[in-house]
Amino acid sequence: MKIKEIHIYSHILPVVNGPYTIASSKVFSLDTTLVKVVADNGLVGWGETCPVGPTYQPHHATGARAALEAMAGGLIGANPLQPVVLRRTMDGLLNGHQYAKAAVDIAAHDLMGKHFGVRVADLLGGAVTERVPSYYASGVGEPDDIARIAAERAAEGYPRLQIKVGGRPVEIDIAVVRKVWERVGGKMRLAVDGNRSLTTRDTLRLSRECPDIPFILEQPCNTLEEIRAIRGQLHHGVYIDENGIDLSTVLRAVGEGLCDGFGMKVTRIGGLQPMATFRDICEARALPHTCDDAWGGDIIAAACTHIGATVQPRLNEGVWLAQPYIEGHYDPENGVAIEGGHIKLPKGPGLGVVPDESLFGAPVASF
Ligand code: 0XW
Ligand code: MG
Repeated sequence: MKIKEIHIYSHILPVVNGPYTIASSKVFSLDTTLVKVVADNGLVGWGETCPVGPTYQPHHATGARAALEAMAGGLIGANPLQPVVLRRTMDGLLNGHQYAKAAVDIAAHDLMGKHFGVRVADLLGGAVTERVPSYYASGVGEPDDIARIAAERAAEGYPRLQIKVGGRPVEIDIAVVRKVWERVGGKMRLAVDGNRSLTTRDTLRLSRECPDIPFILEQPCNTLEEIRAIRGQLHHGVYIDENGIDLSTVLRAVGEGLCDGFGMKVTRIGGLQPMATFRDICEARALPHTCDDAWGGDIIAAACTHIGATVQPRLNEGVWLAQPYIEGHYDPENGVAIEGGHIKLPKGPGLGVVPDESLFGAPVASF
């Protein structure tokens, strides 16, 4: 099979009941990039990449499209059934920019699944569940509001809550964590995500003032060096999210014992093929992790759910989707959604999501 055409689209996803607030920014609307890869036998695969604004990671929407445009011409004629060779071809065309390459990798997996008549989860090693656990990310908010959200999500069946903190006095964050614990106690596993914003001083305070509350600290500080400096003094496990920029850094963090798990984004690591390697590295050291992305519609949601379905259950910290913040679906019949805190694995073949491409308008570039 050969890639015959590549089409790149931009699509705006307004945030329902926005803004969505994290330490670094408030986002009201996200600009997602979709990639349609057409094979010479007429099969079509879809990919997507959607940074949650320009300050969360060194990724931005127009950067994704510029990178895809820089590579697309050189990918015509490549074999989408060989994801490792495809990755090397992309690396030969453009250094870095994994978050853009991920969209092509996801589209290739969709094509591969359609070609072989199997689900992407089965290409990635095999689904161990048809009902993939999700988790809810609260947004940065006031103690009573976040505690109410926590109680509602626990009642819905979410097994895990990620409390967003940072960008304000740490006393408020400590009060939020306490209030949530009082309200939902052991009903949900808890993560406290600083999204790189906390000083080492405030991270130590948060941990020291809540030694009785069993949460993990997700990406509290900006750098691995800061995390390393305080790790031995913390009462809580540490997960790395934004700093896990590639497999080499993941290997370093695992090898040097810098963390107890990861929040991982399919696009940040470069797509489903490197994500499967990441999953296996984590399994080799019994490190729990998520399978997320920063934002995106049904295509990214399906990609995250397929890899999430392959994770050993004891290590599965869930698949986060932007779906609760998005109106409607690309695929009106098989849209990926969270119900009762879990996600039904799409049936496939491929991603199992067929977008209504009239939603995306004309491509911004075609090759
Ligand atoms: C909760 N997420 C997976 C979605 C937002 O984009 C931020 C992210 C995180 O954990 O940092
Ligand atoms: Mg995070």
